[in-house]
Order: sequence, then structure tokens, then C-alpha cells
Amino acid sequence: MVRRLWQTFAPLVPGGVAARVCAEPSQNVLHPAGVQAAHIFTLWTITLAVCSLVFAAVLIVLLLAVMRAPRTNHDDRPDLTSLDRPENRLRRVVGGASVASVVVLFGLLLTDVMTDRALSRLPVANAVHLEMTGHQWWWETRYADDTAGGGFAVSNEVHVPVGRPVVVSLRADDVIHTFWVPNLHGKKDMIPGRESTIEFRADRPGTYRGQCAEFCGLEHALMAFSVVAESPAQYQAWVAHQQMPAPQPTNDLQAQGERIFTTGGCAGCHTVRGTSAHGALGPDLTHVMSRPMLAAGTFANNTANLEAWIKAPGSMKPGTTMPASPLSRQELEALAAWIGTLQ
Ligand code: HEC
Ligand SMILES: [Cu+2]
Repeated sequence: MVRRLWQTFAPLVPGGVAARVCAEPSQNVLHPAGVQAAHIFTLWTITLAVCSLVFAAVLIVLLLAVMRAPRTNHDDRPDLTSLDRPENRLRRVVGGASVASVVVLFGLLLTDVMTDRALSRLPVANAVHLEMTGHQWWWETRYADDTAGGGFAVSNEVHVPVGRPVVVSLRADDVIHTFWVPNLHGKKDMIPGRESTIEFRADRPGTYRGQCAEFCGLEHALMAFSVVAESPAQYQAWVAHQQMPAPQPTNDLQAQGERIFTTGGCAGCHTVRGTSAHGALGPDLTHVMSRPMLAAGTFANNTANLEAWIKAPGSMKPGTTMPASPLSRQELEALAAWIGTLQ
């Protein structure tokens, strides 16, 4: 009901900002896609309803008080008789309102505590185990070694099977980041030197956007990732594909591209499994082309963007720690041709 009301009135909000937020269900607390987010949504709805009722009640009483206040003229002498009158009724009203406030606040506190308990009680037997590390400004994900077929790394994208719990160990590499996928759960801080965990379960298939929710520097706003919730069979197929090493180059251009990658600077920061590139400062690129977005959700993944990115990353995401590469037009084409095979 709240959602429908919100959708009805959101377009009236200046700038249509709220309208856009509502029309886009992929990053939206009002479209829960998992049990945890549903609990939070219920808490939000109850809090909104109670606070709206209290607000309306206060306004009504205020209006009544203004309407019933005695009117006087400048010439009237002040009427001070009320000072001597006992104010039993007023005392009762104020006392009653105080008790009501305490009861309402206590009710909200109780709902809050119950929500918190419900959130922490997600059964995690048979969970998928992941490790997510926040970097300035991208997300590194490692699927744990207990994943059938072995652990592997991806970046800025997580796939999870619908209906199965997911336990994510959170870490930060440099500064504090916050893991937040509004459709699935609340926020959890990622603090350097500490490990924390967040558990969630996606109950509806879909692609949900996650966003760093703690200001972490220049490109904080361009630090997004996506959670793809899919059927167990699709998930297994995705895992099996990601576990495979990169394919061998099939022509000279691709072979030249691989050489530039492994002997140039790229391999110092990036890993491509199946090649001699084992760098760990940047995303694992073994299947980079299987992801729809590049650079933590900053731009679409296509050849033109890829080439522009390799040439001058700072012009597409100012502040990024990936340096520009002085490559000739031909070298860039070769590199892009080889990276294009990393499906
Ligand atoms: C000093 C380390 C470093 C070097 C050298 C480097 N990169 Fe990167 N690269 C990064 C980092 C860090 C990111 C993540 C940037 C971000 O999203 O802000 C990245 C991101 C990328 C991405 C996007 C990956 C994704 O999943 O979104 C591609 C593609 C890429 N680099 C290719 C290359 C190529 C090709 C070279 C060599 C010409 C190279 N990089 C050299 C550190 C490096
Ligand atoms: Cu951040």
C-alpha cells in the first residue's frame, strides 16, 4: 500500500528525482527481493505510518488550540483569572499525552529490536561463502574454496542462487567502505584490519545494484557492483564458466595483445588465470568481458569504452588508481582484441 502511494506521489516531487528512484527497482529499499530486506521494509513502513499519525495528531491539536484560544483587543485588560484556576483537565491531557508518547516510542523500539533479531536469524546452513574486499574504488570478490570446483575471484559483480543463503566476509583494503545492496539487506561497514560478515538471501531472481555507502574518497559515487540472483542451475553454470582459465589466443593480433598485457605494466596489477599475469592490485580480468559494466559500474563494457579506458582511465573515472598506458593505436587494438576474448 505504502509502495503504491509512494509511486503515486513521487512524480510530484520537484526534479522528478524520487520518480526516477521509484521507477528503477534495481537499487531500491522499497522493492525488497529477500527476507532481510522485507523485514527492513516492514519496519520502515510501520515507522512511517506511526510517525505520520503522530504528526497529523499534533497538527490537529495545534489547530484546535489556535482556534479555541480567546481573542482579545488591544484595549482589553489582561485576564489573569486563569492563573488562580486549578488546571486539572490540562494536567490530565498533558499526562495522558506523555504516557502515549512513551508507549508509542516503546512500541517502535520493540519493533526495531524484533526486526534486528529477525535479521540475525537467517538460517545459514548450506550457504554460499564469499569474501568481498572494498578498494578505492572497486569491489573484489572471492568465492570461497569450498565452492564446488574451487574458489575464484571476480570484481564488481556477484552471482548468487535464489533461495540459498549467502554469507559474505567483508574487508577493506585502504579506507572504510560500506557494503549495501538495498533490495537485499541493510548496510554493513567494511573496516580496514577487521573482518565482519553479512548474511542475506535473495528470494526473487533479478539484478540488484549495490553501492558503497560510506564516503571513501574522490570516486565514492562511482563504486557500485551488481548482485545477480538467478536459478541454482544458472548459478552453477556461471560458477563453472568463471572457474575456467582464459582461452588461448586464436590469431596473431590476439597473441600480440596477450604479449603486451603480460610483459607490459598490466600484469603487475591484474591477474588473468591461464596466463603469466598474476598481479593483485586491480580486478581479476580472466572473464572481464562477461560483465556488462566496467570500472565498478561506471560505464558499459564495449570495445570503444575499453580502449578509451586503457588509454586514459583518469579521463573516465578521475582519481582511479589505474595509470594511463602510452600505447600506439595498433597496440591498443591488439590489446583490446585479446581482452575481447576474455568472455
Ligand atoms: C597500477 C596498477 C594497474 C595497472 C598497471 C593497470 N591496471 Fe587496470 N585496473 C587497475 C585498477 C585498480 C582497476 C580498477 C579501477 C576502478 O574501477 O576504479 C583497474 C581496472 C581495469 C579494467 C576494468 C576491470 C573491471 O572489471 O571493471 C580493465 C579492463 C583494465 N584495468 C585493464 C588494464 C590493462 C589492459 C592494463 C595495461 C595496459 C592495466 N589495466 C594496467 C590497476 C591497474
Ligand atoms: Cu565508498
